[in-house]
Amino acid sequence: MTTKTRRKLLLINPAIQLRKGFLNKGVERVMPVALGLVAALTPPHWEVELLDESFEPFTFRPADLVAFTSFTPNAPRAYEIAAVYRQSGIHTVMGGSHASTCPEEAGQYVDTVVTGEAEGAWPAFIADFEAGQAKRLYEGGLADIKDIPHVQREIFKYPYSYDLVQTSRGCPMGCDFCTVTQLCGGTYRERDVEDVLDELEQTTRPLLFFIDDNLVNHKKGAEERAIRLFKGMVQRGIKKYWFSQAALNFADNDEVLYWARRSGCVIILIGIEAETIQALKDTRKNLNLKRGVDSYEKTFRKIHKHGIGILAAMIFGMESDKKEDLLARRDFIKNSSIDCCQSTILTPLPGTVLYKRMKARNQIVLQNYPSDWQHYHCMIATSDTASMDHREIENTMNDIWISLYNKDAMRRKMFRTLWNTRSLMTAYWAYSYNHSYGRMFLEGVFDTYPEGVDRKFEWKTRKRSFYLKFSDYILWLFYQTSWKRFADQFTGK
Ligand code: B12
Ligand code: SF4
Repeated sequence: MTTKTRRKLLLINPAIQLRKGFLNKGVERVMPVALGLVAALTPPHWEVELLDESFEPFTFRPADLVAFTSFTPNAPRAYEIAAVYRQSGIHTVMGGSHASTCPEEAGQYVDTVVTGEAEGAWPAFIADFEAGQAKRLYEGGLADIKDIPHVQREIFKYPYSYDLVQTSRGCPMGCDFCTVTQLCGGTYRERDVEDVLDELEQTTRPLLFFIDDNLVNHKKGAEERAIRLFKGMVQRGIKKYWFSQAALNFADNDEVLYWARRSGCVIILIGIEAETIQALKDTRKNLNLKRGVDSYEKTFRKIHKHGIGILAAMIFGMESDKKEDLLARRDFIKNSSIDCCQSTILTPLPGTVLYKRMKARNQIVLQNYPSDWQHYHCMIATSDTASMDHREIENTMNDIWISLYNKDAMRRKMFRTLWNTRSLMTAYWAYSYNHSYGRMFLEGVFDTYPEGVDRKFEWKTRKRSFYLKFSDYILWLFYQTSWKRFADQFTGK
């Protein structure tokens, strides 16, 4: 019998250095679940360690093999760290959405690039590496959903707030700003519900994020599957407060909503993107076009009725958007019953239809790659559009973000959520999401707008209202009696 030499694999989740708002803070500390899958696919004679730069800055630690995951804005940081290891003769490998969409570029900075899903490539790569025959490129393609292992969660030693679980992969919708159809395939690949429930039983945190792109997808039987999943959680006593991503059809079936709430759903992210037909057409958001912008409020009401809050993903700077359209979108957010909001700037991520179009029209301004990829986090304007210059988009957005994420506005939303959902938990959670987004969007604005808000989201030049003082008290009470319990669990107290 041969015993294999014990080797060390260092997994690195690189973090953007320019935007500190992306570092893990507060309630949104999420684990790089892809690296948990890579760990699960690694043979047991390897020792596996995770370095998550959003918790601790990189310092050199010895390893036999160093592997990176990569969202586009983090890729330049991965290249920087990889250079350190390559200088020491240590083999580096990179996978993830950036490596999959820009393999040639990645190949200049790491020794091996893995495109597609790890399940189809990592075992072969490890075998070749052990034999001293690692290749430059492995194409993982799309895995058979039955072959996806449970995430190896022991590597997540940091105080993450959420456990992340994925129940399906893929999306056929092909919205032109999104990479999911290209990266994860054009069909919904659904994991077996019982297997998902088994994995959920292995999770330990009270908060859960189902990272599916559409938890109740558009495949036949999707609603029934969702009910089975949510009911299964209740029946197995899996007690979580959870959040996920879905589309407007999430509200179609009351039984889905009922069991979603019973199993702990607090907030659902919905890709609303825009409130006008033209803007939806610009981005090929056919799902919403089909339903019509008039259906939004009715959908929100149905979801609220079950105590669930709405996190709307909104995009600003579509091809046809002029300044007045951006302001109208802001007003829509403020006046609608959306509870919290992710208000990003349209960004041509590599591999998207949008990227190809903008490139062909010479609209992309920030294209000194790879360095400029660190700006592709959807919070600054990387491109001009047919209707606006990137500087005008950015200046308008700074005003809009101040208007959406100042403390008065966020508190107003919070009380409206409380009224609509009758749930303190949902209201507080939605408020905390607005806070987190505010922190990220306003990072470049806090110190530069004399009339704006400070780091506590309070107006710099306006007097503090009675309303704020009163709501401070209510929030303090809620924090002490309820939320603190969770916060203590996140921080390991
Ligand atoms: C969950 C999620 C998040 C979480 C992060 C979770 C985390 N820590 O990993 C949150 C909400 C924080 C987030 C934030 C952002 N996100 Co996001 N997010 C997703 C989502 C929905 C799922 C990602 C996921 O974990 N999937 C499950 C894992 C298992 O799949 P995976 O990551 O693709 O990994 C597989 C392969 O890529 C490969 N792989 C991955 N890493 C590695 C490493 C090695 C060594 C190997 C061999 C293989 C490998 O194997 C894995 C298993 O098959 C995707 C959409 C999607 N369906 O991919 C968008 C997505 C990844 N996000 C995207 C973007 C743009 C962002 C933001 C920039 C947007 C924003 N402004 O908020 C930020 C950036 C955050 C940051 N710090 O940089 C884009 C990225 C596009 C790109 N070119 O990089 C995606 C693809 C969505 C889209 N619209 O196109 N996101
Ligand atoms: S935005 Fe949502 S619906 Fe559109 S392609 Fe991406 S995942 Fe699918």
